[in-house]
Amino acid sequence: MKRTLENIENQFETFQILNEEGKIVNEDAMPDLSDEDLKEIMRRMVYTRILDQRSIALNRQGRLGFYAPTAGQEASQLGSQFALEKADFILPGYRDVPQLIWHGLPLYQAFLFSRGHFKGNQMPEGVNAVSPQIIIGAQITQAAGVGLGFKKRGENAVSITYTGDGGASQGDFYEGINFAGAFGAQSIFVVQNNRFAISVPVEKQSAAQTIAQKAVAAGIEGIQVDGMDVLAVYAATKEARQRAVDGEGPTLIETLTYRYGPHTMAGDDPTRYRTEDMDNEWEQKDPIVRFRKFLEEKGLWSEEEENELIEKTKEEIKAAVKEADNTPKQKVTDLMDIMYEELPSNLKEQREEYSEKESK
Ligand SMILES: Cc1ncc(C[n+]2csc(CCOP(=O)(O)OP(=O)(O)O)c2C)c(N)n1
Ligand SMILES: [Mg+2]
Repeated sequence: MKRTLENIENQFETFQILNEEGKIVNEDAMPDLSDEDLKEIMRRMVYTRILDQRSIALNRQGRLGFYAPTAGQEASQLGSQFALEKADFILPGYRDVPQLIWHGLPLYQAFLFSRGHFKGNQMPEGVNAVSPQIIIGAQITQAAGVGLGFKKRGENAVSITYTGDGGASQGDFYEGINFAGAFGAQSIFVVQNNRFAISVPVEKQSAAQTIAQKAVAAGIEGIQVDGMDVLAVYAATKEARQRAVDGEGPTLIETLTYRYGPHTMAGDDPTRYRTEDMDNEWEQKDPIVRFRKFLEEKGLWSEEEENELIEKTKEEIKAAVKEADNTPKQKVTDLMDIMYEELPSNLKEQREEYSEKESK
């Protein structure tokens, strides 16, 4: 019996453009981005880091509900999103609110999603996305379907879905990438490998050395990317998008990343399963720190500019919280009305009952 596993695994190297010191180490792969694009990527990462800090504080004050921290994953989330077009369709996981915001979801609605308000799940017209999935892996098969739909309609658009290392251990993951490969769906599957599924390390979830290599069995392209390097994530996603719309099939992108905070704000304590050494090691790789060095070296960024941006971001967040606070509380009748175009007779009765209670 010929042994091929080792050969295959050895072929999956980590794709990097910008190293930890903020130096370009892979000039050939440098994407075609204007100075303004580069600055915009930085703005989005800084905004998202501040939003994360504020969201954690708001959650602790009881002013937000469900929240999954994002700090550390900005390059992975926003580098990939920056490679998308407006027509592309995002199927996110619960940690992927930043991508939705930059795809057009108003921030106050993201806060309403956190509070479990139905308005947080209603994408505005023209924002091609569904709300964040809580069931691990469920969005992956759906993404294959959306990508197939784009192919059948001959549209210049892709579906992109996000999950974690834990998601890549789910049955839905294998089913989704296999289906997408078989039917040539215009899809991109991003697995943000932040090393842990809550407290379970990735080594305990799979015997595979990389998640990217899981693409091989599905007959699709797979690439492992330095998920703390926003340029590498952008370049990989951009190429995957082009291949998808050119009829060359779907791509699996594994981004190697880390979440600096807890799993969610519901009582997780990462010190029980991560060492300080590990945290320190990943802090050295911080996506914002290295991109800041790169931009400063090019004369495109300054401390002053960043401070101004931070102040502006805090104001925007404040205004969005206010807007969320001013949104009328959801009523039982609202839930019935948004579910049905025409209510079944039993619910009609219930609706009348609730409508009377609510008017009091
Ligand atoms: C089908 C399913 N099983 C279990 C859970 C509980 N659960 C919530 S988050 C999580 C870990 C997921 O880890 P990963 O995919 O690595 O994503 P990360 O949170 O690290 O971004 C689990 C097991 C769930 N939401 N859905
Ligand atoms: Mg994970």
